[in-house]
Formats: sequence, C-alpha cells, structure tokens
Amino acid sequence: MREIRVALLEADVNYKIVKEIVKNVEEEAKKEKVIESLTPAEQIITILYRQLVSILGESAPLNIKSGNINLVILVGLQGNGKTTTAAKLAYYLKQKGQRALLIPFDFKRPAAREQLISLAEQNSLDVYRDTLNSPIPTLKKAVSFMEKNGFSVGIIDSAGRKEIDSEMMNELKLVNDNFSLSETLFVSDSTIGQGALKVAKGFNEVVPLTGGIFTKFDSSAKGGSILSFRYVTGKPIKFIGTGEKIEDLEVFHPDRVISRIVGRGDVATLAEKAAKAISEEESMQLLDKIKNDTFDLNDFKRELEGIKKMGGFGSILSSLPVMPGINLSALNDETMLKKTEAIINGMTKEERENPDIIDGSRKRRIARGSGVSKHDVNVLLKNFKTFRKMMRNMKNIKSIDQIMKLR
Ligand SMILES: Nc1nc2c(ncn2[C@@H]2O[C@H](COP(=O)(O)OP(=O)(O)OP(=O)(O)O)[C@@H](O)[C@H]2O)c(=O)[nH]1
Ligand SMILES: [Mg+2]
Repeated sequence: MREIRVALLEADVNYKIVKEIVKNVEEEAKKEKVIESLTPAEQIITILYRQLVSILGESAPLNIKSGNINLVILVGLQGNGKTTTAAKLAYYLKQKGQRALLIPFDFKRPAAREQLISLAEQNSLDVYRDTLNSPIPTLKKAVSFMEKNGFSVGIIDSAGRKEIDSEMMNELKLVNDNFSLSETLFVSDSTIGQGALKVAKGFNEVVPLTGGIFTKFDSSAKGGSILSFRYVTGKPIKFIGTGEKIEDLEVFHPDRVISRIVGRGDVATLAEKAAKAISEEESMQLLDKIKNDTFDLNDFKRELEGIKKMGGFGSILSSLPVMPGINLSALNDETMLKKTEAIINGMTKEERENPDIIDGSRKRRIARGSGVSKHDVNVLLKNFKTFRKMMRNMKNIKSIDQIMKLR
C-alpha cells in the first residue's frame, strides 16, 4: 500500500484522490480470493488496475452527429496545445471521412490565426479564412460557410491566456449561450500536473466541459493530472497527444495512462492473467463438486451470476457441449435470472444445499417469500435437476482440460 501511495503521488495524482484509491484497493484486497498463480504483489496491482480503470473510464467517442453541423471548441490555457490539437483533430476526422473545418478564434493575436492556417496548409486541411472581428458574428458566418460548403464538423481553436481571466471566460460563455456546441474539450498539457485541475474546474464552472484532451504525453508526463481531471470533473478523456506531428493523436485508452502511473508496462496483461486464473480456479472447485456430487443450488446460483456478470455463461456452463432439457437462451434472460436469484435467496441454507428436501409446502413458502408462483419454483428446480444430472454424467471427466476440449 505504501508503494502504491508513493507511485501515485510521484505520478502527481492529487493527494486526496491518492488516499481514496489506496483505501479502496485495501478494501478490495481484503475481499479478494487469493489467486495462487500470482504473487501477492501482482494481485494487488491487478486490484489497483481495476480501480484505475474504473476512475479513468474507457475511451469515449466524439459526439458528432451526421447530417448536423457539429461545433467542437477547444479551450485551455496558453501553450497547452490547442492549436496543434485542433489540426490533429481535423486530420483525424478527415481520415474518418468527415468534412472538418478549422476555425481560428483568437481575436487578439493575429499570429494565432496564422499558426492555424499554416498548419492547415501543411497538411491539406480546410480552414476558415475570413477576417475575424468579434466572436458571435464571426462564428455565425463560419457556420453558414459550413452549411454552404457541406462541412459537418467545425473545430474552433479558442484563444489561450496565461491564466483564467474574465474576458476569455465571457467570450466562451457567449459562444456557449449562442451556439449549440457538440463538444467543449479542455486541452491540457499532461506535464503540468495538478495545477491543471484548478484550471479545469474554473473552465467547467463557466462553460460545461464535455471532455478532456491531454497533450505532450510523449514527454516524461506521468499522467497523474489525467487521472485527477477525470476524478474531479467526471468528464471523459477523449484523446491523448503523443507528439508534434499531425498524426500524433491517439484515442484515449486507459491502459497506457495506467501503465505510466503505476510505472510498469504489463499491468493490463497482468489483470487479464488474474481474471483467467480466477475463472480457472473456480472451474476447478466446481469440478471437485461434480466429482463429489455436492453441486448444489448455491453453485447453480453462482453459475447464473457468472452469466449475468459476463454477459455470457459461467465458468463451466460455457464449456458444456449441449444440455438437453435446458434452454440456454432462457437462462440468459435478465428477468429469468432475477427471478431465479430471488427464488434461491428465498430458500433456507439447508434447502439450497440439499434441494431434494423441497416438498410441496416448502415450495409454497418459497414462492410466497420471493414473490413468484409455485410454477416458477418448479421450473427452477427442474432446471437445476437436469443440470445436476448432466454434471453427474460428467463425473468420469478427470480434468478441466478435458472439459475445455469438449467445447
Ligand atoms: N511533444 C509534443 N508537443 C506538443 C503536443 N501538442 C502540442 N505540442 C507543442 O506544444 C506547443 C504549444 O502548442 P500550441 O498548439 O501552439 O498551443 P496552444 O494551446 O494553441 O497555445 P496558445 O494558442 O498560445 O494558447 C507547440 O510547440 C506544439 O508543437 C504533443 O502532444 N506532444
Ligand atoms: Mg493556439
């Protein structure tokens, strides 16, 4: 835990968030079953990995609707990479077959506009060349230009300031109030660290951000600010800038950032290995139960929960060839699963371990207790018994490998 804390702090994750993560990892670790094929440290890292994935989220696509005029505005402090990212984004969209127009939006510095035009020219991208006067009229004209010329996405390269100032904020607010923006993306230099957080919050209060893009990830940035951004704003991270060239923009994927934060490259692989080990160990335990004929309704329920969790079948269910008398698609049905769960929960421990004792009056009690009909209880018990019979027929199978081969 100490090592995790140090690694997160060194990656410049906000200390409050570090505290929270360490606490969660600790709690999770206590609940977790020991996986024999991993070292304790490896297992802790996989728990940390899951925590970080749940904070960072998976990749989120750009909110672009076809047939619409989509406006994407990039905001952020000076020098964080807005103009470069605007061009990269236009290039990215062009590769995807979208017609994107770059729109310079700095009314103070003519050089800012020239920088964008020159990037566009170098990379054969479309840029809005009208002279700029003031924000709203300019953007209105740009939008009608887009309509006339069949552009679907306008990428607005807003002006950066050294720090948040009211003039810049008013300008953004005005744009936000007068146009329906598809995306307001916060562009931040990932080497800045925690300082970026305050800035992101400041922007978010004036114009609701819809996501973040973190640039300069090719540098020594450790990625803590990316984690903190997501944790504090709850907004998805959309892209990562990985260099100065036009193609150096990657759709955000948590693995890469996590590897950087944790300081080792194989975290995702490790997590996969852990998941596989868990399912294998569970399968082995189940196999023992089949052999010893102790497969009961608790195990049945666990298998069904596995179905729910993975959207597929539980460890052994999925390896079985065909199960006569059991309708697999019915088992996979959400309402059916809920019902089954409710019924099993309504049973006593004794009934679950030894379903054969469930007679007519017990069935009535269970049905009443779990709010289903007696028929439902009958169906469940019949399914279970068919399943158990099949399992008994499998007793001569010696290893899990043999089951796997049956697939
Ligand atoms: N290595 C690297 N450099 C980047 C990346 N993104 C941007 N840069 C560089 O960062 C510097 C500033 O980028 P700009 O795009 O001009 O930043 P900006 O936010 O538009 O700046 P202002 O318009 O002044 O607010 C440039 O030298 C870029 O080449 C990246 O992902 N990696
Ligand atoms: Mg710029």
